[in-house]
Amino acid sequence: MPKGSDLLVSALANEGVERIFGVPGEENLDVVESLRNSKIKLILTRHEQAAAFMAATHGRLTGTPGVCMSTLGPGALNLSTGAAYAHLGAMPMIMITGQKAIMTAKQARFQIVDVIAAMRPLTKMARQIVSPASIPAIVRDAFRVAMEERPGPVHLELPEDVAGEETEDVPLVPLHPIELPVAPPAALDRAAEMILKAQRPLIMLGAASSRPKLVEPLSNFVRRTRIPFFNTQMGKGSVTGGSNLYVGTAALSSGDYVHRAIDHADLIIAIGHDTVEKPPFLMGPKGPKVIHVAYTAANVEQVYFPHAEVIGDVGASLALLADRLEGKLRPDPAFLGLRSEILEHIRDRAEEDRFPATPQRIVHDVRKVMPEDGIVCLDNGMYKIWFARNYRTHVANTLLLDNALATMGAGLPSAMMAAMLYPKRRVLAVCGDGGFMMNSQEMETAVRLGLNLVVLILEDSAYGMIRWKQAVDKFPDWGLTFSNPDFVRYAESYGATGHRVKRADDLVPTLEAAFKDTGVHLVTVPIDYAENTRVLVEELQGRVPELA
Ligand SMILES: Cc1ncc(C[n+]2csc(CCOP(=O)(O)OP(=O)(O)O)c2C)c(N)n1
Ligand SMILES: [Mg+2]
Repeated sequence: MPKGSDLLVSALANEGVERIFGVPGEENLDVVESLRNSKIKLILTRHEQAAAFMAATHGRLTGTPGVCMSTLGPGALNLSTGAAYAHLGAMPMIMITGQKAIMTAKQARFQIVDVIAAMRPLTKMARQIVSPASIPAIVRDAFRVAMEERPGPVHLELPEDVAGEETEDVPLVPLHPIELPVAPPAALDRAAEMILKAQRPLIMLGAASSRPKLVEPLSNFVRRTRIPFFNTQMGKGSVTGGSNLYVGTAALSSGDYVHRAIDHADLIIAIGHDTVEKPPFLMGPKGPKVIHVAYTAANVEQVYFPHAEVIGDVGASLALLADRLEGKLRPDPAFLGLRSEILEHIRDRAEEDRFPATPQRIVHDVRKVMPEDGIVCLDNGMYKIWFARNYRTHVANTLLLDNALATMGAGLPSAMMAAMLYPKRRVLAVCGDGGFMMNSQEMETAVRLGLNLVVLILEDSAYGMIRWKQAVDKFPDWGLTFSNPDFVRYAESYGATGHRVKRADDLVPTLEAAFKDTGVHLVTVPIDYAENTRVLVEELQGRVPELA
């Protein structure tokens, strides 16, 4: 007779799960044993947080949930930042945590925390499994909920007595395809009328446009309508950044060069905008009209309150909208002029030799060594703004950044997941010296898994972004610097290869050599953040951007 844990593992296999990331505890040992007898791989990480970031990134890149597991209390709580990352970032993920037995309490309250209660605000659904017979249905439901728009994390708690209890074999629940409803004709007609009446329509591609299923339909919509577009940070790459209709990326909320195009527009077609992102522009009573095209209705915010909505399957709805618009729009020539101006500013100083290197040069050099389908995974720090503004993407999901929870520590784990999913593509993690150290222990996991991966560390010996904001706010420079380990020797101690860049011109050849070799490489380069103030404050008319 199968045990609860056997049913759990069969149900996961039924969903197509190939790997589970995590750190087991004694309460998970039945599950570990069932995994040993299955085709699913258990991928140990050195911290549960990294397991959750990896599982979430699996969901983000494939559309199907990644799975992570942990023990009760301490292990489960270590998943919580990853839960929030997936919840805000709309990444499908399943978290399975252990718990002491529920029918007896032989260890009194040792290690017991109400994990379900802790996970509830961080997930779409959090449930305790109370009987083995319910497992197939609960697992199927968990996957359905995690994947359904808007996607996100689901938490299942499996107490150890339920995991170990034998039961009658319970049939698995088969999967079936689900088509989403398409926007109703009235909404499509209304939107088409607004777009045809507008003089200067502009498309904004938001976070949800990076869903893997939207790659084709979005590009088709832009190709058929020829409306210029910009993207939010998390919408980067969803339509090729090399397109001559791309006018930029909104990495700040206002005042950046791309806002000249936004301010020029009289209508914005916001596709897949999710207000978890730092606002890409600020709506006010006077600004352009906004049409929200998305899977789910818009959240109304102080800075985002669309005038019309097209809600339904985004790909199918956009095809119907394009049917109503194709050949009827006259492109506004001013956008083209603005586009070259904006992109010209972005190219400024991208090839300067100064050392320590400028952020612009680093972004430029990274782009040079990354093929079109190469994936850059950012941690969180000052350089994120520079990559978001300056890095041109040609393929969806090739610049993975987190503009939702904006947590530090996810750069390396998300890159590890990308490298596992796409072993033939170049994958680069870009981390600050602060963020890298928040999950640097996963270098061991990366080496153990035999991944081909390059990690670029930008060294300023500081929590640079906060130090910069401190300066912008005219506080004295205090309390935000630290010293670093010798990153080259640190990498080597894990069995990885370490490189230190000592001249601006060495960055490209060092990265190139690291990619040509196999295994895990760490490249450290000192960064000069003087450009933060010069460009992001002084040059942009003294306006201080809103930064988190
Ligand atoms: C987990 C977490 N803690 C704190 C912050 C706030 N924070 C945002 S950026 C930053 C500094 C990042 O430093 P580093 O990784 O060295 O990048 P830098 O800005 O120096 O390039 C901090 C502390 C955060 N976003 N996430
Ligand atoms: Mg730093």
